[in-house]
Amino acid sequence: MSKKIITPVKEFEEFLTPEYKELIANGPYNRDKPTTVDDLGTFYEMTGPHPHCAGCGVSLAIRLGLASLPAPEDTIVIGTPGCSYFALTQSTLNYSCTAFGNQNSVASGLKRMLKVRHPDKQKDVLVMVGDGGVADIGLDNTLHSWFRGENIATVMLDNEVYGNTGGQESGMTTEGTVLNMAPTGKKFPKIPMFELAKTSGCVYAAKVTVASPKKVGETIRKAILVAREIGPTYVQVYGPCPTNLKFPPSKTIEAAKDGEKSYYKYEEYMTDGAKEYLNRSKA
Ligand SMILES: Cc1ncc(C[n+]2csc(CCOP(=O)(O)OP(=O)(O)O)c2C)c(N)n1
Ligand SMILES: [Mg+2]
Repeated sequence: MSKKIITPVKEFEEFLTPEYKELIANGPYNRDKPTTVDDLGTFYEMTGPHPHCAGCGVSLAIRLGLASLPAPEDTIVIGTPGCSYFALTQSTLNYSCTAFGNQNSVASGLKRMLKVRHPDKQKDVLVMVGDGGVADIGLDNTLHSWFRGENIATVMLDNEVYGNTGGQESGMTTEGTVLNMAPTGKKFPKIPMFELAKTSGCVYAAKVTVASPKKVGETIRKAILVAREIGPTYVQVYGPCPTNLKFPPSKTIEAAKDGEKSYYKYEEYMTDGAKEYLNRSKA
């Protein structure tokens, strides 16, 4: 996509919002080099008012991810209902929301269509959805897209709860956690999605938390690059939810750090093919 596509004709200019003008003048598209998390704050990766609760870990994970795309102008983000939807509809990117859980099927079809429609251009398809979307309702769609070896990157925004619908447990909630709608505590451990990714065909997988912002950016970027040619990829980002996990909004990074020190340790997996591809693209 060139900047020309989003630049309106002169007659239209007076009707544009300041955010849209800013996007054309200073957005992440077609820069000399792609933005990274170091560039956060120099452009709007989301427009309009902040749509999330104070201290939202998912919101931070999305901002870090959107700032790290190798080619934002040629990326389509696929989402599904959940808290992430509110930010992604306000993002300065191509975004489409699927029916709940269908994201990896829609992304598979879209990627295949883009390969046919643009054989000479790399078009990245990035799935960005909540833990309930990946590990519960979309689990079969997600795993099958991995078994089939689709060239898509999947990012789970893991806040360990159904945040958007008031606090039901998800498969990614930790065992014993009490939530608004799990008053006696969750009865089974977190689903091992990272391990499932490795055994189900992902050629790159990483587990990170928002307490390590650069790692979030780097792993999402690698996942998108590797998905272009080698196969499906997966990044699981822990962004704790103060509203439902009931800690003060100012403690989100602390909560993520606690996770990083215990059950949410940084992990990265890649096949030889993925490693070789990343080395090649670096060169
Ligand atoms: C088919 C279907 N079932 C249920 C819902 C209701 N629903 C919307 S979002 C959501 C939970 C989302 O949880 P998660 O994926 O963890 O995202 P979060 O809101 O925590 O970011 C549910 C159950 C729906 N929209 N569609
Ligand atoms: Mg969730």
